[in-house]
Amino acid sequence: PSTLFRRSALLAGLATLVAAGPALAQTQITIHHALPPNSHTGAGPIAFKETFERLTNNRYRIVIQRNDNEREMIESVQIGTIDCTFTSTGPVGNFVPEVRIFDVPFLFRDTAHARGVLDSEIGQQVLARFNARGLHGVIWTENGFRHLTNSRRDVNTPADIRGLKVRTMENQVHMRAFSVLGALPTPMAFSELVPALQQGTVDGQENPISVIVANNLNQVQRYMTLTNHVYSPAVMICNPGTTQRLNAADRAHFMTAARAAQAANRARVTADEASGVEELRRRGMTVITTVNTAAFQEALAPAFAEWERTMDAATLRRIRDWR
Ligand code: EAX
Repeated sequence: PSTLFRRSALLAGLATLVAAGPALAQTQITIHHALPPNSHTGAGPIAFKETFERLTNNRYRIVIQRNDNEREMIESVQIGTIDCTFTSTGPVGNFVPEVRIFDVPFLFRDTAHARGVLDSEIGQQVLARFNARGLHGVIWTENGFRHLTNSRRDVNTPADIRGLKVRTMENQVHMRAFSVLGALPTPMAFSELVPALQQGTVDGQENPISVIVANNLNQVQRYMTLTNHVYSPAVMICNPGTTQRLNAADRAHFMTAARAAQAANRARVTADEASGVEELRRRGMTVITTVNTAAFQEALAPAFAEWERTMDAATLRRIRDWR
């Protein structure tokens, strides 16, 4: 009987082990991002999760959560309370100053130019700077080209921006651009934007079509102008420990998953931009699509002169000349 007892105890023990096995062996990786899951920023983490869990036979479990305060997410990654974030570069320059070069207005001609530069050695060199700040810059994703909306008037020329209270991201470069245009830039986290627009603390804001559509900003903004004033990159940032802990094979899977995230994010931005203007008009916005870009660039001349001095002018030139 004692043998029988031991054997059944052993079997019970084994059964428990088998049941608990996969859970015990799973390592959890937490990823935070802003905006609803069904958006271009949600698309990246979802593709990352699907790819990485599949390639590692579910030895990892990716947990995705939302936080509309991007600065807070980056701080959490730095401290290590979360593993990774997909964030716009809005607040990133406050952590990694070299990133600000990509936040310069009218730097990129179009999406292909922006994606090409970010995927090239120029983009890689900037990702490499994250390490010195206790962060791992994994891969560039995107938000898209930003456009101005407001609740007061049609904006046709730079002069129409004068006196508008415009919410900007917590980004020095963007704030400088809007003050040079004569607006009153008010930096705040995305989480504060809708209440600020509702209460009239600010008249306007600027974001890519994808963000405006995903967050129904048409409910609080009537006028939109396709200013295309700046390309808004995004980036997957992780705690350095998260990737250092992976063995070489899993690290390769991690990068494959990051590339899948990039592809899913960019495809969604492309789709949103193709359908967005029509959708926003349908929702009642007035959208001005013909813009004298040269006039806006000219109005920003004093700011461009400053950035030539304060940023890496040679890299700015390389980016502009990139073909
Ligand atoms: O990352 O803060 C912003 O305006 C960002 O574009 C938005 O949160 C998406």
